[in-house]
Formats: sequence, structure tokens, C-alpha cells
Amino acid sequence: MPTPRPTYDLVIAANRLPVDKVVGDDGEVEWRRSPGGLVTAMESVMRSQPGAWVGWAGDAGEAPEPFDEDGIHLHPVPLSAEEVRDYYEGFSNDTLWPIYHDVIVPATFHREWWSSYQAVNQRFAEAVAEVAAEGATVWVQDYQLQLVPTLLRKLRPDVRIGWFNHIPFPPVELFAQLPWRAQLLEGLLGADFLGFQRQADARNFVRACRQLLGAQTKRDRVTVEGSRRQVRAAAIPISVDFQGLEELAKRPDVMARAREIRASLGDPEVLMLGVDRLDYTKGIRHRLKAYEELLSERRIGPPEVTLVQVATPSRERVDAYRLLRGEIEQTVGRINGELGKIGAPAVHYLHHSYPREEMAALFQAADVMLVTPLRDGMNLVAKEYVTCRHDLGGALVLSEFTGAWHELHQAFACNPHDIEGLKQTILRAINTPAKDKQRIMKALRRRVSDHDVQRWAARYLAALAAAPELPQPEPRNPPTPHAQETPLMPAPNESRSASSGSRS
Ligand code: GDG
Repeated sequence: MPTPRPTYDLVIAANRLPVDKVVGDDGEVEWRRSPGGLVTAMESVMRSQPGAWVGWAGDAGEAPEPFDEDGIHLHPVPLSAEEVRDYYEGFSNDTLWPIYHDVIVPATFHREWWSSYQAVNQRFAEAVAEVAAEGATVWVQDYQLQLVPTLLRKLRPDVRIGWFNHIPFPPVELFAQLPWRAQLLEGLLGADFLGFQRQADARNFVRACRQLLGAQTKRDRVTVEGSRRQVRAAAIPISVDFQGLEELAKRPDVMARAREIRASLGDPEVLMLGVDRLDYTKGIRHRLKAYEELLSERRIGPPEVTLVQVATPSRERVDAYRLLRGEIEQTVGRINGELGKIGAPAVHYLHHSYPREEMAALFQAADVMLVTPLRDGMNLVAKEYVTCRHDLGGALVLSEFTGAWHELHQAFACNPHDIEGLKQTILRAINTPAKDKQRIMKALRRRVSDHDVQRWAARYLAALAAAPELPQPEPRNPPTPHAQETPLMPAPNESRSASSGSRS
């Protein structure tokens, strides 16, 4: 008789497994832990209870057999090359991503992409159902897996299901563009608890349920299954591993590297830094425009002031990303051609990914950190920068359109669409006296150290555990199930009757 597969009390489902495949010179395959914050947060949680992680291993085709790595059971989900194209690059990154980020670029809709998204979500739900123990807690991550909660509930009504959205949840006016809007909401409503980065995101979700599904809502709750179950949607903002990252930034070799970076740039008076995935949401174009104008107006200039822009390669097979790369590289070329000097370029542009140590050194080397997204769920770079500034040096310019801004109010706030305002903010970040900047940095660091990623995970799991027990008794006159889609924006009195008091 085959031995039954082990099952786990805590299961994470995310598009990617928390490991990267490394093939050695001898062809030997090794898995290396990817350094993201989510992994660190889960390590702290999984220390007390053994857990499993369900996700794609990163290569199209057959998936490797499940394996254990550093105390976590990894359960790979296979994706074919067509699914990588349709579910991942297509529906996730070219349909949902633009809609969820204010349609900065137009979204693309293809029915085949949607079919692929459904099929992959079903596969994830089945994989989770296989590894989850009786009554387990399942934590689904992000916009790629929005159908998993309901699909999983059908397979395993005994498990407790949470979902966390790492990106914004759009206002109903934008979300309503999606031809599959009702199915996506219904997919999520299979969860017991839905976590968002900002309160506004949670409110957008509740409002979408009310207006697009005709669901009953009250404050942060949506009633489903004819009043039998309530789903709570609330903000629990993600963070960074403050202690781990600060320790790294305090290492003598990392601090020496920070000095070396400055020296290799000619020890400028002001070193400005941008670190982003090369994504149109990050506001890199707006940042470069403000910087270029400051240079052409001779308010700042190399070699005294210089900018290092790290643009990590991202989604290179999606058209909008290819176009963006061309545009950014052309702009950097123009700025350097027109405004740089021999031995002192105005922009040091790096289209690479770096080890964590190098990132920590760059953060320490930078006098002004430019975080200027047009829309960003959180933006961990902002939190990582202040974590690394144990010397209380540096200044953070932070867009109001990031989730981070809602926690880091003391930063030099900017609206990246307002180029004139952005220029003024950059100059203020440069010219504010060091003593004031230290005071600001101290406050920012306090916020991040008090609200680190371990606390985020603990808060999330506590909220999930506290979600209302199910099922509640059947009401005598159950209202019509929400599956029927109601038109967008019902007349005001209709909308009032559909909701019970919740306003956003
Ligand atoms: C999504 C949401 C939300 C970047 N380049 C390198 C590198 N990075 C690291 C950064 C940071 C992470 O990648 C990027 O995180 P962000 O939060 O800035 O942005 P997204 O990738 O868009 O993440 C976002 C996040 O999910 C978490 O919920 O905050 O809003 O869009 O940690 O440091 N790390 C290394 N080398 C690089 O070259 N080692």
C-alpha cells in the first residue's frame, strides 16, 4: 500500500515557490531560497508549526517532485509554456496588473487568457487540497490566484482560507471594465478573510461586491451564501524583516562597500538613488523628467549631484514592459548626452539584479532615495531604505500613491504627476538641515521596526483565525444568492437597499 502523503496545518499558495533553481557546472540542480520578505515572514510563522508552500517552480513544463527545503515542504505546480504566456504574462500581468494599477497602460482582454487563468487556479486549488491537513489554515497570496478561495472551499470545506492582495484593489469604476469581474469577486468570496495593503483597497473590494454582485455588505463585511457566511475585508499592510535587514546593513563589509560605491562615483555631495523593478507603475519616467529639468535649469548637476537608477529586469516578454525599457533607456541616454560630463555622467543606469548585500550598501550610500510610483500596493524599497539607515542619514522622497506613504507620513511626500512639485520636493530633500533629516529618519525607522514583516504575518493569521465560524444557521427568508450580476452603479436608492449602512 503506498504511504499517504504528509499533510500540513499551514499551507501557503503563491504563484512562485520561494526558491530559485540553480544548475551547477556539473549539471547538479540546487534550490536556493529567494530572499523576499514573504519568505522571511513565513519562516517565523513556520518555526512554530510545520508548513507547506504550493507554487510554480519557475520553468515551463513538468514540475519537480515535492521536496523539503529548510523546514518548509515545497509542492511545485506545473505550468506549460502556453500557460506561462496566457495565465501569467497575459491575464495576470497584462489584464489584471494594469486594471489594478489605475490603467496607467491600457489592459488587454483575451478570452483564452481567462480560460488559462481559470485552469491554473483550479490546479492550484487541487494541489492545496492535497497537502492541507484536516482543518488546516490556507493562506493564498496575490492577484494571480483570485479564484483559488472558492475553488478550494468546494474541494475542502473544512479548511480556513485567507487571501492577501499585494497590489492595490482598484476602484469599482476601473474594476468594472473586467469582463470577468463577477467571477473574480466570487472567487475571492470563498475566503474567510481577505487582507489588503490599505483600507482604501479593502473598501474598494467591499464596494465592488455591493455594486457588481448586489451582495449585502456591512462595514468591512460581505454576506455570502444567502446570509450563511460573512467574509471580512481589512487592511493589514505588509512590511520588511527589520531586524534581519538592519543586521545586514550593520555588517562591516556592507558599510565598507557603501563607502566604496560613493568613492567610485567620485564622492558626490549628493547621491540620489532609485531602485525599482522596471515597471510602468514605479514612476521612473516622471522621476527622470524632474531630474532632467533640475539639471537643465542648473539647479543641480554632476559631479556634485548624481543619480544611480537600478532598474531590475521584469516581465520582459510583455509589450508594455519592452516599450517602457526602450523609453527609459532613450531618456537616460539623452540626459547623459546633453547634461553629463566626462567622468561624471548624470545618471548611472543599471539594468541588473543585485545581491541583497549590494542593495543594502546602495541604500546606505544614498543621500536621497527616490520612490515615486504612480501606484504601488506598498513599496518595500521605501521601508528597506529606512531600515538600512541605522546611521540616521539620508532622506526618503515618497509618492503619495504608494501604500507605504500611509505609514511613512514623515517622508518627503510627492505627487509624481506634478513634475514642478516633485522638483521642489527633491530640492527640499537635498537642502533640509541634517539635524531635521535625522529626526525624520528616526521616526520612519521607529514605524518600520514596530511594524515589521513578522508582525504582519502574525496579525494576518490572527485575523484569519478570528474570522466568523461557519456555517451560520440558514435564515428563514434567504435573500437571492449574489451570483446574479447587477448592473454597475445601481440607482442611489437601489444601492442603499443592497447595502446595510456601509459607505466608502
Ligand atoms: C509587489 C507590489 C508590494 C529589487 N531589485 C532587486 C531586489 N529588489 C527587491 C526590493 C524589494 C522587492 O524587490 C520589490 O518590492 P516592491 O514592494 O518595491 O515592489 P513589487 O515587486 O512591485 O512588489 C508592492 C510588494 O509586492 C509586497 O507586498 O510592496 O507594492 O507591487 O524587496 O529590494 N532585490 C535584490 N536585488 C535586486 O536587484 N536582492
